[in-house]
This record gives sequence, structure tokens and C-alpha cells, in this order.
Amino acid sequence: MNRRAFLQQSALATAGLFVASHALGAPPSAGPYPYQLPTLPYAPDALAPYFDAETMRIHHGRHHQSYVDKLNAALATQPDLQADPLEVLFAHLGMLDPALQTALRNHGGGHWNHSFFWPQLTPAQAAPSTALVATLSAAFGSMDGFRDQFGKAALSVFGSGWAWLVRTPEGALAITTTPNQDNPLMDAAAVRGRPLLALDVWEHAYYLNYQNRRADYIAAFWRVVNWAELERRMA
Ligand code: MN3
Repeated sequence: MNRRAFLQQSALATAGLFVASHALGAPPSAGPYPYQLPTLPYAPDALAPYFDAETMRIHHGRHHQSYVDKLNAALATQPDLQADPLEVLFAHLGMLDPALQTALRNHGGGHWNHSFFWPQLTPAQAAPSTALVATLSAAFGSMDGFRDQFGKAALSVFGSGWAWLVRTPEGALAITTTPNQDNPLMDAAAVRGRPLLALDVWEHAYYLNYQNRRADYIAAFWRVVNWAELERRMA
């Protein structure tokens, strides 16, 4: 498929999600190719003891850097695709060559998902606002109901993947999961929508501190989640 045809279909099919992602402010994929590792918005040891410093250094500095490097390598020979935001590429993976699809799912997803993940953690957690509590309670019964349903989804991921809170194209809040580095912006996702909150449940995110105790890691996540960032994304 040539670039014009790709962009025509992209513009039609992704208008909703793409516009929505830019409405967030700077999207996680901000910045032209070549993609770069974003700076952590806190020190690597700032989230301890919930997320330990060694895990944060390896997770950000090695795992995320590796996704960035491999994404850039995959796009190095694709000048037509270098200018397209990752959100647009994700929505049309099925139109691309299989090898490129795989690279974008694994490394493009890896870069986008982690870029989305870091800012929604904070060492200085404030209580969720009354408005956020009301919104989440309306959708999931209560804040405890939201945490319970999100946590169960995160626990249910077999192997590596992510749990997500998304806004569906119909405007509803929904909890979903994706395998590996897939995300709800991808055309292959079981539940598609605009990501609002994500939890990385790859073992590399927690094994040093929690070994196989993913439930303990999920409990720790609630101690460092940045409710203000979630509310900003929901606005
Ligand atoms: Mn990870």
C-alpha cells in the first residue's frame, strides 16, 4: 500500500482515537522519528519501597531503551512511516507487512506503553479528587470496585502483558488486558479504546522485588499511582 492510500484510510478510520490522543496534550509518542527514551519524571529510587530502584533502573534504562532502539531500527528502512504517529500505525497494523507488524507491536508498543506508564506513577501520591472518585464509582460501583476489577484483570494476564483502563469509542470506561506489548490502540486488540491507565505485568516490572507475587506488586501499584495524571487524561 502506498503512503497516500495508507494516510487516506488512516485519516478516516482513526479520526476519533487520534484526535483524542492529541487532546491529552503531548502524546506519549511525541517527537519525530527517531524515537527517544523519555526521562523519568522522578528519581529511580523515588518509588521505593513499592517499586524498588534497581527494578526501575533496569526497566527504564534497559528494557524501555531496548524497545526504542529496536523500533528505530525497524523504521530505519521505512521513510514513509517515520512521519506517522505511532497511534496511527497501531490502528492500521493489519495493512503493513507481517515483519513490520510484529516489530511495531513488540517495539512500538513497548515504547508507547512504557512512555504512558512512567508519568502515571508518583512518589508524592495525593488522594483522588472527588470528581475522579465519582466518575470511577459510577462506572465500577466504588473506588474499591474499580481497584478490585482492575487488579483482577492484571492478575488474569497469563504470561506477559498489560492491564488497561480505557475510554471506548462509545464513551464508556472499560477495563481490559493485552498480551505482550499490545495495547488498546491496536487494530488487533480485543477491546479498543483510548488508554487512560495502564499496569505493566511483565515479570521484568516486579520480579526482583516481588518474585512471583504479582498480587503484591499490584497492591504496591495502588500506593504510587498518580491519580492527578489519570484525571488529566480523562478530561
Ligand atoms: Mn515493562
